[in-house]
Amino acid sequence: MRVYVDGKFYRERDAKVSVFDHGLLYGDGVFEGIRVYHQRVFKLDEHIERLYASARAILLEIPMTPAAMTEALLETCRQNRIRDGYIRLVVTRGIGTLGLNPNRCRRPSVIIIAGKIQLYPPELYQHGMQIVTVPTTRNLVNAVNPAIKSLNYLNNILAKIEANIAGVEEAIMLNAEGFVAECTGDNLFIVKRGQLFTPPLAAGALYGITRGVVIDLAREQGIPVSEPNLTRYDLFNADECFLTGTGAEIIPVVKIDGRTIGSGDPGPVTCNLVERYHALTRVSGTPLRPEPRTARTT
Ligand code: PXG
Repeated sequence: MRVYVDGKFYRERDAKVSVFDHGLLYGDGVFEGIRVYHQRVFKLDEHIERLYASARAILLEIPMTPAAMTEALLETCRQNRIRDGYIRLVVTRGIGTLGLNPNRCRRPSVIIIAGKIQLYPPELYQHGMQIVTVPTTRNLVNAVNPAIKSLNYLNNILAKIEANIAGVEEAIMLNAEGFVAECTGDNLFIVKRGQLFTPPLAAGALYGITRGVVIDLAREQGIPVSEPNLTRYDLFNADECFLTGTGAEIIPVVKIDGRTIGSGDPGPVTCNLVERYHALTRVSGTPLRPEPRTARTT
């Protein structure tokens, strides 16, 4: 594997950051996780845009343009001959002193890793997963806003550990008010009477790219989608529930805190969205190499 670090490619074992990088010392930085399907990068512009939005929110000036970042990412995929894979894009505050002050960090570091994805076990896609709510609440929107995809993932990691202790793969995180925010690395949706509901960003959710795709796919079919505050009661009484994320794609949920959701099997709305999502990944995305131009009709 060849890893991009600040404009150069390194072998895996030579790809390193300084122990003085504030990304390591303080989790000061931002990142993205992006999928490649059939040699096309899925929703690349949306991921690049979110990366720069996260960086702006923490006053981190990424030392290259979005266009240059896009090209570096595509080149990393080409160097690694990626067909289907997962790209981790990381921008750290860079090398600084042992104090918190980011002003001492001269230049942010850009790291691009193109490799394989770790997926949930296939049985969970077929039969649905069980999840639980955990005691660790989601970060406050006015503390570290969960909309920022920062390198500071301890909030999520603590919730993940609590899910692991409970013997499940994902955790539902509530916000300090007790409303559902999201899971540790996935957004959450429920279906009730043919309508789709997902928590609003203000409840402490990440503006998930997959979440956005699912909302579009649903609306295209005339399924109403809204973003109200949701409680555990709403989840327990849903007809269907599923999670969305770049890694997970769309995964059905059939049990929450011991309560069976709907029929206890992945529901029809969920299965329909899964099918449409897969269809989209087969045809859309930014090609790793410019495609030969086709004749235009307009
Ligand atoms: N919520 C959170 C907190 C996330 O980190 C999502 C939702 C889904 O967003 P996208 O844009 O992917 O649809 C994420 C992103 C992992 C892992 O290893 C997962 C994410 C990021 C990094 C690592 O599980 N998910």
